[in-house]
Amino acid sequence: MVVKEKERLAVAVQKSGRLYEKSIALLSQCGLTFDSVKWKEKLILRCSDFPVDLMMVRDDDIPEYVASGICEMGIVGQNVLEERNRSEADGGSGIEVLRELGFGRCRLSVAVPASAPYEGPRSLDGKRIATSYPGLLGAYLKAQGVSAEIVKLKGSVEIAPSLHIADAVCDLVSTGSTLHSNGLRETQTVFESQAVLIGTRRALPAVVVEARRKALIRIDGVRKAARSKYIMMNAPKSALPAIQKILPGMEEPSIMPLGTSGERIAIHAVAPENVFWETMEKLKAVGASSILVLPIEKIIA
Ligand code: PRT
Ligand code: ZN
Repeated sequence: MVVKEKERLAVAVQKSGRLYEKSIALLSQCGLTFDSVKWKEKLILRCSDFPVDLMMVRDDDIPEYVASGICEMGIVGQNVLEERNRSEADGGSGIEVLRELGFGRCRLSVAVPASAPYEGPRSLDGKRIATSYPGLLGAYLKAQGVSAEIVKLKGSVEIAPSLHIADAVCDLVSTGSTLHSNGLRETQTVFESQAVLIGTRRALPAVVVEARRKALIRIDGVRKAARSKYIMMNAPKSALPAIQKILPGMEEPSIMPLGTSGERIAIHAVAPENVFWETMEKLKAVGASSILVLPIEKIIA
């Protein structure tokens, strides 16, 4: 039997949940379009205009899909990735973190009942800590020289102290309101997390390598554009050095004369960071006027 070589890039994405919308939004901004009819019910989505298939799965399975080479890339929380790498024999050697994506930010934290005393990690000595992240918590406790019992729970970790099955919890936190409404106090961050793009370390056919290279260029373009702004202003020519000092990251501005006297110019440039009101006020103070700051959709340098 001749096995046909893979020609398409398979990307594992969370099927539903906290990372789903932003993962899909990122891939859509990269120009991937797919049949949206009933697509939430499907496991695999085929992109019509790029050699990419999306594999819609539970986030916990994404590192495995990538490590085994079923998918060449995936989008997953660092917390899930690092926990998996601590419990699997391969230690994550088959997975490469290609990009940090800046969304899905959260932290894995220890929390204790609001009234319980806490004077640093040693206060956890001899205590029972409920968590869905035994690997990350275990590594943290070891590094701190703390000996505590880890109670493994799959979900609803925050109710463990009120059920008296643990003295403390170690769970993901973003706003902190879940801990607060369960009478818990966050005491220690164990791990900071965000969504990451991961890739398999397995050898790939040339056509898939090329699709992956193109996908990465597009993802970088979208991410860079999200950080950047297009700025336009008019100013006296003499103010240009002061303006460049205020916007040092401004990349090769276009400078055009205004009118015929040559004294006033229009400046158009890409600013690599957000341009804040304070920056615009400074520009105005050195003589700039009609200052416009516009979002950028895509960039290829
Ligand atoms: O079904 P599937 O297995 O795919 O999804 P899931 O239910 O396991 O995961 P999901 O969708 O809840 O989260 C996916 C990923 O989002 C996580 O692995 C994190 O990387 C990231 N993320 C970001 C979060 C949070 N923020 C978060 N706040 N994941 C979970 N939470 C939970 C937390 O567990 C706690 O219950 O939200 C609650 C706390 O939130 P706050 O705002 O009250 O502090
Ligand atoms: Zn999950």
